[in-house]
Amino acid sequence: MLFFKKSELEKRAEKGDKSAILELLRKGKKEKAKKLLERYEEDPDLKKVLFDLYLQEENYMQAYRLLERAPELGTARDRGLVYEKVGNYTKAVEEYMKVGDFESLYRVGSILYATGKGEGALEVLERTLKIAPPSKKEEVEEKIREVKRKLGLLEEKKESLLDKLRRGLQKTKESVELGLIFRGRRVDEELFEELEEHLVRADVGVKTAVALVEELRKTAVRKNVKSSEELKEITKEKVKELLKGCEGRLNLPEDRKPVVVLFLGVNGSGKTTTIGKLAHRLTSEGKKVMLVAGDTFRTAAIEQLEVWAQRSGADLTKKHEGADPASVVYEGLEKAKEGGYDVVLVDTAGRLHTKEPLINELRKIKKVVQKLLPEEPSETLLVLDATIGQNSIQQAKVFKEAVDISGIVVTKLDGSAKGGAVMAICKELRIPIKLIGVGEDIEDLEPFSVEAYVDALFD
Ligand SMILES: Nc1nc2c(ncn2[C@@H]2O[C@H](COP(=O)(O)OP(=O)(O)OP(=O)(O)O)[C@@H](O)[C@H]2O)c(=O)[nH]1
Ligand SMILES: [Mg+2]
Repeated sequence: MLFFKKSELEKRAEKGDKSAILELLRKGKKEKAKKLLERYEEDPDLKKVLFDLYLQEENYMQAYRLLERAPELGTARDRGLVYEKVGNYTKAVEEYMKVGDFESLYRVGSILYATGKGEGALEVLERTLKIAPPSKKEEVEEKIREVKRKLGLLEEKKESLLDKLRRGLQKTKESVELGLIFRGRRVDEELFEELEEHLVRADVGVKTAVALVEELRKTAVRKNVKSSEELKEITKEKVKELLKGCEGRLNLPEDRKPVVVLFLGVNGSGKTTTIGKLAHRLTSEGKKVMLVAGDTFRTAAIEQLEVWAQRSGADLTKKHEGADPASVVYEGLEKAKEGGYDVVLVDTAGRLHTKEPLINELRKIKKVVQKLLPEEPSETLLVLDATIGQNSIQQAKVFKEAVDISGIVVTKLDGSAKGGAVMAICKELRIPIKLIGVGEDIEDLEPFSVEAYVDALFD
C-alpha cells in the first residue's frame, strides 16, 4: 500500500483553516477543497465560496440547497439563475426584477410567458424592449409578437405598408435607380441632368421632371447644397409637396346602407381583383358585402368575381353572360337594401374599343344606382394599371367623359418599372389616388400614402 504524505497545507485545511482551504482551491485541488468547503459550509465566507463553485459547475440543485438556508448568498442575478434552473419561478422573477437590466428583464418576460402569464410577460417585454441593445431589439420584438399572437392581440400583418411599397416599387427602382444616383455624388449639372433623365424613365412625365429638376437647381444654389444626400432629402420633400392632394381616403359613410362603389377601367386593369381584395378587407372589418357582376361580357368574368366572393366571404349577384349590366346592378342593389348590406361593390366591363356603348352603359348603370339610392354611388373608382405608365392618362380621360370619377386605384405597382406614373396620373387628372395594388394576393391592397410612396421610391 502506498501512503501519500499529507502536506502541511492540507492538514491545516482539514482542520478548518479558511485560508488553507482557499489556497487549496487556488492550487487547483478542487475536489479536495470542495469536500472541505462542504464540511465547513456553516462558515459564511466559505459558504459564499462554495456557492460560487456550485455555480461554476452549474450544480444548481446544490446551490439552491445553500440558498434555502442563506437567501442572501451571491448576487441577485446568481440567485435568479439558480431559482430559475430549479423551477422556483416566483423567486426567480423576484430576484431578476431586483437586477432590472436588459438580460434580467428579458429572462423575467420569458419565464412569465413560459408559465402562462402572458399579460405580465407582455408588460415586462415591452419595458425590456425600451432598454434593449440594438443587436437584441429584433429578437425582443419577435418575442413580443409571439406573446401577442398567443394572447390574440395581433392581427396577422406580415408586411408593413412601406415594406409592401418597397417591394412593389422594386422594379421601378431597379430600372431607374432613383435612390442610387444620390449616393456620394457631387452636386453638379451632371447630377441634375441624370436625375431628370431618370425621372423621365420612371414615367413621371417630361414636363413634371423638367420643372422639378429646375426647381431643385434653384434651391441647391440658394441653400448652397453641397452633398447629394442633402439634395435627395430636398428632392423627396419637393416630390411630396407636388403630390400633396393626391392622397385620398375611401369614402364609405357609416350612416348609409348600403354604400355603393362602382369600379371602372379597361380590360385587364385589375378591377375584379381589386374588388376581391377590397371585399376581403371590408368583410374582415365585419361588414356585410355584396358583389355585383356588372361585367356580363364574358362568362369567365362572372366566374372570376364568383371566386373572389367565395374567397372574401362576400355575397354575389350575377346573371347570365350577355345580360344587361344595368339590370344586374338593379337586382344587386335591391337585394342589398333588403338584406341590410353595408357595402355593394360593382364590377363593370371595360371594352375601350367600343367607346360610345361603353360610355352609355356606364351612365345607365349610374342612373340605376341613383334611382334606387339617390345619394349613391359614394365612390366611382377608376382602376389604372401602373405598368402602362402615362398611357393610362388617355384612358382615364375617356372614362371621365362618361361619369364623374371620385378616386383612382393604381394597380400592379409591384410589376411596374413605371412607378413614377403615379405622379403624372395624379397631377394630370386632379383626382385623388385612394388605393394601390401591390400584388396578386388578397392582402395586396393598400391605401395610398404620399409619404410612404416617396420614401419607397427614393430610399
Ligand atoms: N402583380 C399584380 N397583378 C395584379 C394586380 N391587380 C390585378 N392584377 C392581375 O391583373 C390581371 C387582370 O386583373 P383583373 O382583375 O382580371 O382585371 P379586370 O380589370 O377585371 O379585367 P377585365 O375583367 O378583363 O375587364 C390578373 O391576372 C390579376 O391577377 C396587382 O396589384 N399586382
Ligand atoms: Mg374583370
